[in-house]
Amino acid sequence: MAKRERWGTRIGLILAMAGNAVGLGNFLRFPVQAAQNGGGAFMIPYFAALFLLGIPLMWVEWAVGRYGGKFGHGSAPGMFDAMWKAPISKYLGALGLFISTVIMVYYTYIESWTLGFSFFSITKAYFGETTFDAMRSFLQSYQGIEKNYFQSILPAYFFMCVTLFLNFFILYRGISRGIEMLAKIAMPTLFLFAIILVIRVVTLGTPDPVNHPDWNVESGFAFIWNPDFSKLGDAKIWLAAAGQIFFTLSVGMGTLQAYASYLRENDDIALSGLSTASTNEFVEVILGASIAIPVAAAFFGIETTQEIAKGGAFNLGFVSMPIIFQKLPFGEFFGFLWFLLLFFAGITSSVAMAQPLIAFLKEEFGISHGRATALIGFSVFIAIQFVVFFLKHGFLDEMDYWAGTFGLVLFALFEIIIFAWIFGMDKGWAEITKGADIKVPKIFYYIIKYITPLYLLFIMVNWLIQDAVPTFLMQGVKPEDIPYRWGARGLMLLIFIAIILMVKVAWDKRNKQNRGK
Ligand code: LEU
Repeated sequence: MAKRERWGTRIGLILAMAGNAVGLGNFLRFPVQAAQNGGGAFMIPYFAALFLLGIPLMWVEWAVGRYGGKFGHGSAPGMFDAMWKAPISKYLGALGLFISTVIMVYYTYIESWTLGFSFFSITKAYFGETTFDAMRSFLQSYQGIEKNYFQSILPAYFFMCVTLFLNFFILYRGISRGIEMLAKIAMPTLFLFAIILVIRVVTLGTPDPVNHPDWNVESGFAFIWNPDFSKLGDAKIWLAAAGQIFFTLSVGMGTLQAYASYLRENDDIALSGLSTASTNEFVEVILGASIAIPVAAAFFGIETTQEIAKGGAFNLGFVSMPIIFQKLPFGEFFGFLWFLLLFFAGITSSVAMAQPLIAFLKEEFGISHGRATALIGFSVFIAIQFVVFFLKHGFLDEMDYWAGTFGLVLFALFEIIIFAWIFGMDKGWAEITKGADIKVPKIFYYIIKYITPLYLLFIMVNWLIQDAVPTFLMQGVKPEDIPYRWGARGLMLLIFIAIILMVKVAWDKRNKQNRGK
C-alpha cells in the first residue's frame, strides 16, 4: 500500500478541521436561520441538536475516518467497506462523495462573491447604493440577474475563476503543505477580523437615539438570547436547528472523515474532535451571532431584521451589511474585513469538500495527485457554469436543498447505523476512545447507539410526512423555474450515477486483483 500523507502538526490538524467546519454557514446561514425561526426560540433546539447530533456525529466521523485511513481509504466508499463487508456498503458511502462534490460546486460560487464584495468594499464600488432596493439591485446585477451597476456577469465570472484557481492550487499542494498551511494562515486571520468586527458592533449602542431609541445592539442580542419556550412545539424549528447543526459542523458529508483519515492509528480523536466542534460553536454562536443580527437590529430594528432574513440567505450578508457599512466611519474598511473574513471562512471549507474525491481517485484508481486534482478542478469548473448562468432560476437552491440539507441527514443516518449497529458500538466506542487525551463521558456511548440514530430517523420520517411530496413536486416554485430545477436534479443524478459507476469499476478491479493473488 502506498504511504499516505499525514498532517504536519496537531495544531495544524485542528485548525484545518476547524477551517473545514467554520464557514459561510457560521456567519451567513446561522444568523438567517436564527432570525427566521424566532431568535430565542431557535437556540433551544439548536443546542439540543448540538449535543445529541452534532458532537456525537463529530466523534463518529473522526473514528470512521481514522479507521478507514488505516486501510488506505480517504473517502466514504472505502471507509464503509472497511467497517461493513457487504456489497451495498460502498454504494452507501458513494452518497458521501456525492454530497461533498455537489456542495463544492455551488459553495465555491458563493465564496467567490465574498471575494468580489471585499474588493467592492475597499474600492467603495457600492457606496451610494443606500437603500435595500438599490443594494439588492447591485447584488443582482453582479449575479447577472439584471443589468444595472454591472452590465454583464464578467466580474462575477472573474472572481469565480480566481476562487476556483486558489482552491485547486491549495489542493494541489496536498494535505500538509496545502490545506494545513492555508488553515494556519486563514484561521487566525479570520479570528482577528471577526473580533474587530464584533468590537465595532458592540460599541455601536443606539445609532439613532432620537427617532429610534429602541433600535440598538442590545435588542439584537436580546432577540437571540432570551429563550422563548412558547414555540418549542413547532417541528419546523427543530428541523431547521438540526439542519443548521449539520451544515455548520460539516457532518454528514464525508469531509471530516477524509481529514481524519490522515491521522495515525493511535492519534487522539476524542479531544481533537471536541476542540473542532467547540471552535466552530464559538465562532458561530459567539462571533457569528454578534455581527449581522445585532448590527441590523441597531440600524433597522428587530422587525425589519426578521423581514430581511425572510428575504433569503444572502439578504443579510450581501444587501443589508453593505448598507450599514456606508453609514459607518471607515465603512469601506469594515466592509472589506467582513467580506474577506467570509472568504477565508469559505475557502477553508471548500477545499475540504474536494478532498474526498481527490483521495478517491488517487486511492481507488491509482491516479496521480496532480492529475486527480486537475481532473476534479476541470469537472467542477464545468458544473459550476450551470450554477452561474442559471442562478436566477433556482439552480443553486435546488442543489443546496438535496445535497446540503436533505442529503446530509440521510448519509449520517446510514453512517451511524453502520458504525453503531453493524460495525458494533463496542468496537466503535473502542475506536473513539483509542489514544484519547480526554475521557469521553460514557453517556455518549448510549447517545451514539440509541439517541442519535433515533433523532435522525425522526427527522427523516418528519420530512417524509411533511415535505417529501410538495418538495418533490416543486409546489410553490415559479412555473418558469421548474425546467431549470429539473435540470439541477438531472445534473445531480448524473454526478451520482458517475460516482456509483466509478465505485463499481474500482471494486470490480480490486476484487479481480484479490482473486488473482
Ligand atoms: N461547515 C461549512 C460552513 O459552515 C459548510 C459545509 C458545507 C462545508 O459553512
